[in-house]
Amino acid sequence: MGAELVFYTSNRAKYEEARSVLGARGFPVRWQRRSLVEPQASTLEAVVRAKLRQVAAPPRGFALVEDSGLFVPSLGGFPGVYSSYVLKTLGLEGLLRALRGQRRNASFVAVVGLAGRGMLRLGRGEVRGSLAPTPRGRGGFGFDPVFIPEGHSQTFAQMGSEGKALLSHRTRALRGLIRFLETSSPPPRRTG
Ligand code: ITT
Repeated sequence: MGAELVFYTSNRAKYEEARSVLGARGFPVRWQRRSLVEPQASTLEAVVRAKLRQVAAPPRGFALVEDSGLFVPSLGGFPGVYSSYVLKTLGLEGLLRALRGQRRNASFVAVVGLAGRGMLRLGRGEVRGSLAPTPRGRGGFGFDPVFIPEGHSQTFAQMGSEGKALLSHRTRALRGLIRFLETSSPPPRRTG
């Protein structure tokens, strides 16, 4: 079994996605429900580094944090790092209104950060797609009812958690870190 990971996030759906991807590769993930302070920053990486400074790694494992967002080129990359705020204030309807008459292509991006054993690693994942004119589907969270990944006709919310996990930005970011985790197995315990 791989190193223990503790995922600090307020978002249960993020945790569930991480648990299924990492668990399948032999890395158990524990959820620490926390709303970490997010600085005003222009990149997901800067937010992830700030989140990592607020958490503690388990003794022989790693702390895990993530920051993600929806980037819409025709809106100058908005809402991007402000995705969570935009969802709370404008909501899906507000975003769709802002998009009227604009090109509808968009990307989800996730940056995952791991810290522990004196090391820090970031992984980035992206999935390209487009935004549906109206919300569709009951699964997922956040922007899932309007995001249609490239090459598909259903939104993430219509695909179910397993379908989404095969394609998602979060899965891609986590996969980038699995190799690192596999090569940094825990040191043997000293006895006596
Ligand atoms: P943390 O506690 O981990 O910060 P959060 O939900 O506040 O959880 P973020 O600050 O990273 O997450 O904000 C990302 C927002 O982008 C999130 O609230 C969603 O609205 C949206 N988002 C990110 N990934 C998504 C996904 O896979 N599906 C739908 N919406 C997503």
